[in-house]
Amino acid sequence: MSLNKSWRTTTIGFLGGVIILANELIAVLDTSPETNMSLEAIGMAFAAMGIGYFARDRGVSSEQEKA
Ligand SMILES: [Ca+2]
Repeated sequence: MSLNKSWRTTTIGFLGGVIILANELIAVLDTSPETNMSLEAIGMAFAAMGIGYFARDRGVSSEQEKA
C-alpha cells in the first residue's frame, strides 16, 4: 500500500462515506419507525467515497496507477 499526496483526501472521503452509511444502517436497524434509510444520504455517501477514490489518481493516470 503506497501513500501519495492525495491520501488525506482519499481517507477523509472514504471515512465520511462510511460514517454516513453507518448512520443509515442504524436508522434501518433500530426499532424506531421515525428513522428511515435515506437514498439521498446513501448517494452522498457513495459520492464522498468516489471523490476520495478518484482523488488518489490526481496527477497520475489510472493506467500508471494499476500497472
Ligand atoms: Ca428505523
